[in-house]
Amino acid sequence: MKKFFITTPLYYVNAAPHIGHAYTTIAADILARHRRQKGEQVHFLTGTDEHGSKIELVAQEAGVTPQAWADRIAAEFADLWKHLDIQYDDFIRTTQPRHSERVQQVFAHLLEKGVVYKGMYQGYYCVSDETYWTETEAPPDEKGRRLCPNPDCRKELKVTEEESYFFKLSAYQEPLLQHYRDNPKFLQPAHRAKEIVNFVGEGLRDLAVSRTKVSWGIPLLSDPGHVVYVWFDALLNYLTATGYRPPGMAEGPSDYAALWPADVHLVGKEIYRFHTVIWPAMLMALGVPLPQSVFAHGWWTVEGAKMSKSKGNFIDPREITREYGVDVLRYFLFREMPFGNDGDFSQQSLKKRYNAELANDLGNLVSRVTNMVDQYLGGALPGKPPLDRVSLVKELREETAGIEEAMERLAFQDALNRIFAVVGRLNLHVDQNKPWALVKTDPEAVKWLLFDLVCSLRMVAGWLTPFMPVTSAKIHSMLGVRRVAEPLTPEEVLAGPSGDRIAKGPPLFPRKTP
Ligand code: ME8
Repeated sequence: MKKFFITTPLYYVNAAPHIGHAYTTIAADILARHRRQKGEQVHFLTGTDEHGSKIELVAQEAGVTPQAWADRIAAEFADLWKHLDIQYDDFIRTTQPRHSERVQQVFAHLLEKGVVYKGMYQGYYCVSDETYWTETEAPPDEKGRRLCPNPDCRKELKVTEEESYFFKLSAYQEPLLQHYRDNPKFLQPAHRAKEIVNFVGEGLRDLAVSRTKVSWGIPLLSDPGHVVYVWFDALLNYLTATGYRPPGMAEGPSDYAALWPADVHLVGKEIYRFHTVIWPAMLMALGVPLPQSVFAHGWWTVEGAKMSKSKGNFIDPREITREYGVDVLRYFLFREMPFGNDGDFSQQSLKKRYNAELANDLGNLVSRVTNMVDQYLGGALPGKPPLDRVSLVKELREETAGIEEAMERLAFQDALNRIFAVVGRLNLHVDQNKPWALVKTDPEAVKWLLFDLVCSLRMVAGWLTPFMPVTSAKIHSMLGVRRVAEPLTPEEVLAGPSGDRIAKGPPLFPRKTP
C-alpha cells in the first residue's frame, strides 16, 4: 500500500528554530496524526538544510566548523520536535551521506543527460536568501546599491561572476504549465496558483546550480571545484530520503516505491516558487512523477514584520509552552489564523483564547460533566441506553463529515471552529437541561442526559486528538476510554461505553488572570 507521504521544508541551521518553523512542523504533524487516525499508513519527513554560505558564515563567527555548528542546531530542531510531540518518521540532514552521495549521483546523471551544462554566471547573489537575481530583477536604488528584491530581506546583493553549471529550467516552461493545467490540485491553496502560472508564463531562465566561491557544499563528482547550489541540493532531500536511485545506479534496498510521489509538501509562501517551479522541473528532468500537491501557508508576523532568525524578532516556542503547555500552543497556532493566510502573533490574543475557549468552554465542560457523573451517578455510567434517550451524540455524529472535509482541505481553523461549535452546543445543552435541578425530579432522565454528554465529549476528544494529543488523551482517560492511544470513531463511541468509570480531575486549563 502506498503511504501518505507528507513533508516539511528542510530548515536552515543558521540559528535555533522559532515559532515559524514550529508552525509548519505542527501542521504536518496534525495532518499526519489525522491520516493515521483514519487508518492510513503515513510517512512524515522533516529535517535540516545544512549547506551554503549562510551556514558557513555563522559557523565561522562562532569559531567552529560548519559541520559542528550544523550538528548543534540540527539537535536543537530535533529536541524541539520532541518537546512539541511531533511524531515524524524520518529526519533527514543534507550532510548525511545517504543524501549527499545521491545528490552527486543525480547531478552526474543530469549532466550526462544534457539537462545540466557548464556556462558562465554573471549576476547578483543574495547570501541571506541563497538566491540568484538578475540585473532587471534587482535594479540599483537611488544610492546605486542593488538590494535583494525580497521585501523581507533587502540585503545588499553580491556581484557574482563565476563559472557555473546550469540546469535547463527554460526547457520546462511548457511542461510545467501543462502540469498545472492538468493537475488543478498541484498548486495549493488555489489562491496561490495564479502567481505561479503567471511567473512561469513569463518565461524561465536556466538556473545556475553550482558555485565555485562556496566551499561548504556537496562537491560535484566530475568537477570538485564546484559545489551544488544549496537549493538544488536541499530540494532533492524529498527524493533521497526515500532511497531513490537515479537511472543507471545499481538496485538496492529502498522505500522509494512505497513512498513516492509525495502527497503534500508543506512550505511557507516565500519558498513556494522553489517547490512549484524548480523542484517539479528537476523531477521532470529525472523522469520521476511529481508530488500530488505543494501547499503554501502564510507567515506569522510580529508587529507586522515577518519573524526571522536574522531580524531577531522571533517568538521562542518554548517560552509559550513553559507558560501554557504544548497543546495550547498547537491549538492556538491553528485556531488563530486560517492556514494559508498571514497573521500577527499576539500574546494578548493567546491569553484571551486560552481563557475563553480552553478554560471556559472546553475545560469547564469536561469538569462539569465529570463532576456531575461523580456526584449524581457515583462516578459510573449506566449500561447501554435506550436509543431514544441519546439524541445528542447521534446528532453530533453528523458533524464528523464536515470536520473531515476541512481536514482534507488543510483548513485547520475551519475544523477547530466546527469542533468548538460543538463544545458550545454541549455547554448550552447542559445549561438548558439543568441536570442539577432535573436530578431532583427525574433522576432517570439525568442518567441518560449525562450518558449522552459523556459520549459526545468522547467524540470531541477524538476530533481534537491531532491538534491536542495530550489533552485529548487526558479527556479520554477521564471519560473511561481505555484505548487512549487510538482514536475513537463515532460508531465506537455510540456502541456504548468502552469503560464506564468516569473520573473527575483537576481543571485541564486553569484560568489565567487576564
Ligand atoms: O527556507 N511564519 O529554510 P528556513 C510562518 N532551507 N512560517 C515560517 C516563518 C514565519 N514567520 N518563518 C519560517 C528554508 N517559517 C530552506 C528550505 S526546503 C527544501 C529548503 C517556516 O529555515 C516556513 O515553513 O528559512 C518557511 O517556509 C520555512 O520555515 C523556512 O525555513
